[in-house]
Amino acid sequence: MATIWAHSGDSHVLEPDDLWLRRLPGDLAERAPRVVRDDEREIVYVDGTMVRRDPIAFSDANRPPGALDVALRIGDLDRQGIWGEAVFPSRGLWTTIIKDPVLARECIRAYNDWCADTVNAASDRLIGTAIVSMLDTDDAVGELQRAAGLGFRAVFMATTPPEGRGFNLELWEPLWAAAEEAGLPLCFHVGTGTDVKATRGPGGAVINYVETFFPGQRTVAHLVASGALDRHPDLKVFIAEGGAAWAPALADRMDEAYRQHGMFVRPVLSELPSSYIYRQVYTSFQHDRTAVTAVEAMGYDKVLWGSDYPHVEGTFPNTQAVLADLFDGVPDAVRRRVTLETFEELFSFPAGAPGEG
Ligand code: MZD
Ligand code: MN
Repeated sequence: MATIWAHSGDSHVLEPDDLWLRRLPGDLAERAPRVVRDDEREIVYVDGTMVRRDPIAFSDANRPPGALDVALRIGDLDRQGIWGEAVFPSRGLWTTIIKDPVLARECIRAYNDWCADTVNAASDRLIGTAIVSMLDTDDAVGELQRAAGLGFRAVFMATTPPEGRGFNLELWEPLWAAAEEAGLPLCFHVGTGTDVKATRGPGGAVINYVETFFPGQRTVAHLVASGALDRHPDLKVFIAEGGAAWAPALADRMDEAYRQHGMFVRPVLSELPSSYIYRQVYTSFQHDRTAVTAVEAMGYDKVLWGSDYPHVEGTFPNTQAVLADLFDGVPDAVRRRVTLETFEELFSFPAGAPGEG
């Protein structure tokens, strides 16, 4: 069976245990995100607080050799039929819950330097996403501009912002302007900025998994309704790993609010909310049949597929089987849009992949 080549809009690199230990001064290094493993569990500490505890079996299932070693990663990509890849942090995601702006800034800077040297430098197929501060807009703008100077082609942000920093607020305006100016898409990865294990007991695993896809939608509602995307028409926003079929439904809901509650609407937008979602909001999925249907049935085409390598929520090592099933009976034009063209549009990535002309 011919390889279905695809770019992946969502994957993760696993940082070395000593990334911050080697790059930060002692007092900050010991407060940086840190992982402790014993026979049974892997525990994550951030600024001295335990923030996550997993069975070793779960942590190890998310750690094929290519997660840590970029050369092995490229081999995994080739065997899976993946050409271009957007690469999110793993432990770096924990910087989004740091409460001290200085610690956050220094951990973020160290991660971005490491990612530039290790991921971006390894291959132009790999698009590392630069982290920016969620706590301080000036720090975020400064780091975005520094990352652009280092050659980053994407920025990562959490889907849940810190208390008092809702994405509809004016305080974020300089970052929206800087991202638009630099031509860097803002990539909000689900499950970040908040406790993702809020529900325990019956149904907990599934409930928590479902809960992580709402903040991505909330992020889009805040950015569109506040006029951020109206004021910055060239700004691209990407909600990674949250599925895609919700985007047209959210567009309908926002249009209905905008029309039926018009007397309360502010700011007034240049167009209906749905226009900004269909034009500037990108989404990714791994297995969802509804994602492809959203493109075909609704004409919402800002949909890109993602492997979520190396996470168990992703498609490794069965990517080709997943892609064959997803696109069975789907027109070539839709398949190419979802597997290749949307990624190339979002990240300004050279068109095509081996054998795709
Ligand atoms: C980035 C978030 C995604 C999720 C959360 C999990 C592990 C469990 O009642 P009980 O005692 O049985 O407990 C129920 C419980 C859910 C606590 C238990 O089943 O610990 N499950 C899976 O953490 N589920 C929802 S899913 O948050 C979006 C998807 C899975 C990977 C995920 C956890 C990743 C993400 C994202 O922030 C992270 C990170 C570095 O990689 C993984 C882990 C960590 C968090
Ligand atoms: Mn992911």
